Amino acid sequence: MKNETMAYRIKDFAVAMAILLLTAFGAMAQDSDRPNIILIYMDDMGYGDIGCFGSTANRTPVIDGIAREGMRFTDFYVTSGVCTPSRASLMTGCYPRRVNMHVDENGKWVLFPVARKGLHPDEITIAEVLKQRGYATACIGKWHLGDQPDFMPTNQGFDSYFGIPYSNDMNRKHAPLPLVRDQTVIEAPVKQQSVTRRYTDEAVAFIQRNAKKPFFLYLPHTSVHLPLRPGKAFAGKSKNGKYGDWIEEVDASTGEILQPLDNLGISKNPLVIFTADNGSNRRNGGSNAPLKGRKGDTDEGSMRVPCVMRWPGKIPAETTCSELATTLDLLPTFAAISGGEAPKDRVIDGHDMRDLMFAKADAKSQHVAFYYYHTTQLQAVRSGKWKLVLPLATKLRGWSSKLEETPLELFDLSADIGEANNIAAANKDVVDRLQKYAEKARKDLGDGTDAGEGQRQAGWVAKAKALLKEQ
Ligand SMILES: [Ca+2]
Ligand SMILES: [Ca+2]
Repeated sequence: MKNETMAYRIKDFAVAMAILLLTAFGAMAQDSDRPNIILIYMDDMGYGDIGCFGSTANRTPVIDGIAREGMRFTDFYVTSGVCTPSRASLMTGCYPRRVNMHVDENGKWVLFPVARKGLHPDEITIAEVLKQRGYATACIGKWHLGDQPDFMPTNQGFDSYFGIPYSNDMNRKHAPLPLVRDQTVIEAPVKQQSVTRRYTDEAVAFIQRNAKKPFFLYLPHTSVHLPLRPGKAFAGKSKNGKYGDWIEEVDASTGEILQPLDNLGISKNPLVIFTADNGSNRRNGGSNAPLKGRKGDTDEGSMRVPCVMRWPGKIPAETTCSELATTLDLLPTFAAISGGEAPKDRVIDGHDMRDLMFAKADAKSQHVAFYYYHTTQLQAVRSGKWKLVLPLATKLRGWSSKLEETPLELFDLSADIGEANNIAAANKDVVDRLQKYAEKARKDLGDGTDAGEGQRQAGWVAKAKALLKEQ
């Protein structure tokens, strides 16, 4: 009997060990093949608004820590100075005009509540690419790619959604600002001061629930879009008013989100990215320093954003990348690192940027040219260190669509980050080369009322309904 018991014990032990080893190998396979990805995305946060990008007004020790343990990208771009087009590019890896999300149904530059238009369901999002590889996916925060059921995150590859689906200043009588879970309004109008706290709790719970699966957490904060609504615990604590309070709340939130990774023993695994959807409007304490301009235009301060990435063992610590990279690149890059595939049946404008992230010797940006559009209008082109600002008889400016005539300008961004010295006259060959890129963009993506050959359709519904709380 004793021997038999012992035999069983040995057998049990062997089985237990085998399971343990398999689990360990499984975890290792997951680590290397399908890393967890956390993408934290700020709203209207400027280039100079965090410590590691020079802010002395806002304290951001956690975000600065991500930079210290990873890489800072000094020349990282979004494709538009405002939310909806910028987010369409992040999700699809395509320029806004390509997926027809550069204007809303009335020619305005972002979607409003009860919009008939949205990102086409046939477009393939980052979440859909990662779902093919078995990722658990969550979108927590501001979506802004359509508020009709067909266009919501849960129909674009996200297992779950929680957040204010569009801008927090869009509180309307017919559609009080909603807090939505999946597709159901759970509070309206939402108590805005509470959202960063609630987003954080949702994010932590999602990570804990999916510790054993590869996961993709997309966290587009409502912070720091106007109106400024920092949580009560942070109100009045910074030296930069409500703006600083809200940034500091997000910094603390980021710390809370990274903490359970340590507890779960997966702290090394995730790729963590912190960036923003467009620059600051420079009111109320925001800063794009040392860049020129503000949210909504095509100056650097509008479309160049702070970006830090951390992935221990993959991204070398304490590094800086000054090659041109963009949010367009995240879809192809996430596809590559998860062993998945970026869509092959359509044009994708982004490039796999792993060589830049991994600091491969002599890695260069794959963007031969990068295009700056204001809604419909092509206004500038960057290639390498050169930025050509196109001469326009009627240049669109800001929200008001104010028209003005502007000259051709050429800037060397490596020597003149503030776009102050027009050196077009002395560099005619560069001007000609960049003009050719502009011509290519016009043909492919369109310009003004001229459609481009490579544009695709947005999604439309016949009749849009307001997101309302069920009585
Ligand atoms: Ca924004
Ligand atoms: Ca889709």
